[in-house]
Amino acid sequence: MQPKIHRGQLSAKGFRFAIVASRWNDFLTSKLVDGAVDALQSLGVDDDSIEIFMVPGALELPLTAMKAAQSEKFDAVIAIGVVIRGETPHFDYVAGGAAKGVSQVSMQTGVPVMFGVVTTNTLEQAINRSGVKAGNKGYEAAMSAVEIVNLYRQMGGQNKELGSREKAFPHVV
Ligand code: INI
Repeated sequence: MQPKIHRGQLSAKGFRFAIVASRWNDFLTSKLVDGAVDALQSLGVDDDSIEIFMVPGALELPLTAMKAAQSEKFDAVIAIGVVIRGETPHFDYVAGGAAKGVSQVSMQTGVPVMFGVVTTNTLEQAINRSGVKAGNKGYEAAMSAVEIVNLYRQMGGQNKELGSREKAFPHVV
């Protein structure tokens, strides 16, 4: 038996993306945002198809992602932040709250929300995951967003949604 394998293509053309980014650790989150935009551009995203929403901290990511998802203007949302354990005794609340909240938004809205949040023990680890030695989590989250929106289009899961979206946003296909 040969199973049929579905996998999303890596083309951003025709899709719209919201990036929701935390200003906490801004010197790193700005690199993650750059990485996400770079990934989308390298995958052929159309002009004017990326909108960026800035929030104070990672705990504000879920509700802002929810509002972006509910706007029906975006095929995917990319949540970006940096939470460093060494800087806060609230690490578990902040990192856990952001992760759980973002995942709930996906499940409740049907719009994929990617978790581009760096969570580390040290500042050095965070720097390394923000475009230095260990990749750029914003770039990776955007690549995943593109793959998943293409997969969902193949699966037909977004067809009903897109029917209503097309009227208001004819550039969304
Ligand atoms: N927010 C972050 O994005 N990263 C952190 O490391 C962080 N720390 O260290 O506390 C952080 N806290 C702020 C939090 O996300 C909220 O913005 C704040 O609690 C207001 O709701």
